[in-house]
Amino acid sequence: MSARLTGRDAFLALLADEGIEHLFGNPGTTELAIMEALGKRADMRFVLGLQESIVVAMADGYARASGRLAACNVHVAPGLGNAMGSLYNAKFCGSPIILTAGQQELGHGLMEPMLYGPLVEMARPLVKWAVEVTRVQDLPRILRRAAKIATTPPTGPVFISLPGDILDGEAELDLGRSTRVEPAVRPADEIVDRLARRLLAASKPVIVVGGEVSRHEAWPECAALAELLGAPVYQQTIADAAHFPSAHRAFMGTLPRQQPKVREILAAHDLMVSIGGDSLRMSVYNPLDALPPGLPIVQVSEADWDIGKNFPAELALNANVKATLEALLPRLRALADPARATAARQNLDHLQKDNWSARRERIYAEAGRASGAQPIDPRYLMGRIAAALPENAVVVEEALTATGALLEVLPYRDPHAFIGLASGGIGFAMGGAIGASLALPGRPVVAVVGDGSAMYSIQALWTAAHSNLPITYVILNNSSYRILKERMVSFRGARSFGGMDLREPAIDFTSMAAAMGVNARSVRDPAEIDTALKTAVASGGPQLLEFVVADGFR
Ligand SMILES: Cc1ncc(C[n+]2csc(CCOP(=O)(O)OP(=O)(O)O)c2C)c(N)n1
Ligand SMILES: [Mg+2]
Repeated sequence: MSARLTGRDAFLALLADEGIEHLFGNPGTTELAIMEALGKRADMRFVLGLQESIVVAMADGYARASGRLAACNVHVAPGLGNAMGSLYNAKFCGSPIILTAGQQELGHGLMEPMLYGPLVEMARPLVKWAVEVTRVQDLPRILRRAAKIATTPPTGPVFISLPGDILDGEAELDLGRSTRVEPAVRPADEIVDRLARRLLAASKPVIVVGGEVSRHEAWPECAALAELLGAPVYQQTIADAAHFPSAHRAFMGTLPRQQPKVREILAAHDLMVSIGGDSLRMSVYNPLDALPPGLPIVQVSEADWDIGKNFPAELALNANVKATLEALLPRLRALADPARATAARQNLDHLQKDNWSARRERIYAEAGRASGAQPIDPRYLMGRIAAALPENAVVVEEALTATGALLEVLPYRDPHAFIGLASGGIGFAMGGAIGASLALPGRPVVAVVGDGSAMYSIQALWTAAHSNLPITYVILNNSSYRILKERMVSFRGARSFGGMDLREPAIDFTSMAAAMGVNARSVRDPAEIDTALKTAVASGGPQLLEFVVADGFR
């Protein structure tokens, strides 16, 4: 069915039909057409971010928390430039996002006016598809294709440039219909059989789980696999989500990102079973590989690019993790003999001495010794956060030097309860928490953010206040880029800390929060931690808690 429509109305109608309820954005003159058309739509909420990096971070947080398509709009070349760091993060996490930008009118761009730039070329390295609309008639096909590409595994952001004359042009348009590619692809029976036999041929397999396990809610299937094999389960090196129920006795925690340490852990095994992620993604260079020489890998992932990318996989399945495990588990049960089942049970019993839960108890005991320290010991604080939050809280993490301590104590209770800094590009969490909160209404969001990281996008506080969202921002104020100091010492053996202190003047987080309408409190006394956290979360609105924590060097 076709109708005469303007480009701007068609654009929003298409987004709405693709399931978009929030348009994250920061408008300029080239986007006035969209803003005018938005005024007529009760079904779409515009969420204003005060800088484009925050706009895209909000969309990223929304996509990661919901698993659904998100949409955001930025302002021409400088706006897209501001958004690039956040777009990098979104790409890293495979967030299904349609990013659009207004563009100077076709032809007008040729005259090189202010704000003009090659938007498609700018976006291209960070998206699955980048395109400029050059005819109003093409809008439906482009928008439908963009939504399909963004949501088809491996998912990821796409970019559309929207020239002003396209938005204001009119045409007889058929908006068409949405396509979603069914992700539940499973291997053929004979491949499932080969996989089952290969797994049972290993006597000491180790399972490493990644993002696809939480995205496709495959916790029960992964847990059943661990039980059948009697295998320990590690979360992949990039803890970007809650990949496995941490209370399960097979759960050993997150793999470290130091190659020699990973190698040591894996060396105790005769098969690595990589489920749903790039299991051994590293951060800084080391001459040693993370994989012990000769350790065979079987890998199941929907991300074809990541399979066998750095280390060859003996058996590689480009398939959906949940559908594959659903087919695999009965086959494994049929093939496993009683002796194997007994050995699996014994292995699991054995793991309990040193699994995540056992270590957590030891860490609580150790960290408790620092309960009186001022400035507050960050490890102690992470323990209190894990203990004080309500069970349905969603934690958004950008805690840097406190991340390890948080992961050691924060229980993963459901696959959507944790959103971690993934790519290393800081500045995500302040805006990401807003997107997560909008995606998961009714759940309190707690963003645990380093002081340095918070300052990349502090004006997200205004959006949280404007939308009155139940977000508690926990700022870990150590007045420094502690991680860089630590690395200066450990990597370079130097104590050259210029450019790493956030002092003189000290950053006043509570005043900044108050200036943007967010209630705030500074906590120096560790005895006040629990009450401060509980009161803030219970308020049901935006709150900022600044904890003055040790920087380790003063
Ligand atoms: C976009 C971006 N810019 C700069 C960096 C380099 N960097 C990594 S960590 C960091 C400081 C983090 O400080 P803070 O959030 O206070 O955490 P802390 O190290 O104190 O725990 C910086 C500047 C980065 N990773 N990403
Ligand atoms: Mg800091």
